[in-house]
Amino acid sequence: MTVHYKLIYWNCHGRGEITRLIFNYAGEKFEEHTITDADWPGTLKAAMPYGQLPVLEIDGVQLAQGRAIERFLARRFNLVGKTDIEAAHIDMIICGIDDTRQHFAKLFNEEDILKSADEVKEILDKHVHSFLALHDKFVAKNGHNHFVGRHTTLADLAVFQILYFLTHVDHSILSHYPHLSKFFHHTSKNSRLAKYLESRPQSPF
Ligand SMILES: N[C@@H](CCC(=O)N[C@@H](CS)C(=O)NCC(=O)O)C(=O)O
Repeated sequence: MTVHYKLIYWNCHGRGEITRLIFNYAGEKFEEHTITDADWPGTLKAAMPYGQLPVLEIDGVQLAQGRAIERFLARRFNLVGKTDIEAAHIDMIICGIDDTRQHFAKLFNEEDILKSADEVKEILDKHVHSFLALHDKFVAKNGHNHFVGRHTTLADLAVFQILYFLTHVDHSILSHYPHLSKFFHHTSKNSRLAKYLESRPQSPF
């Protein structure tokens, strides 16, 4: 029987985009319930498990917390590696991303506009380049244009999305990271993703 998936989120990448990447990569249909500022908070916030989004409904059952949604779908669509060790390495990569992601809000001012070039450079130098250098080594060591194993996993989709965000902050940010740069271009041309990537809103948010 077909499962009905409904993703409730704003019309932006944010914490919902990796879920969209998973659905597109897996070739699974899902409904998008796109929220506008007029809808929120309204009665919707109180109806969500944590009063926040994203929320995924699976045949009407609500699941909140972006990372929990991603892991649930990755398990369901076989994007969690082939062994428990691979699954643990995927979790490790996601935890590392979250350590870096917590600094991203600092890149923008209150109107969601990038801070001055000098301020952005300072934040990138302090919090992001070490992450990129490390992941350049990780993907080089794996040797297959993937972070874990020989197939696309949740780790690849999550790293891809953070790199996408960072290339919107600084177009040349990957120029010193040849393996990461290769991974980024390879993933963006993936036959299961390319069409969606071309059609989605080109925005860092
Ligand atoms: N830990 C949650 C955080 C969710 C979160 O912060 N959602 C924000 C949007 S990205 C939200 O719903 N903001 C509106 C609100 O809190 O009223 C997750 O990762 O899903």
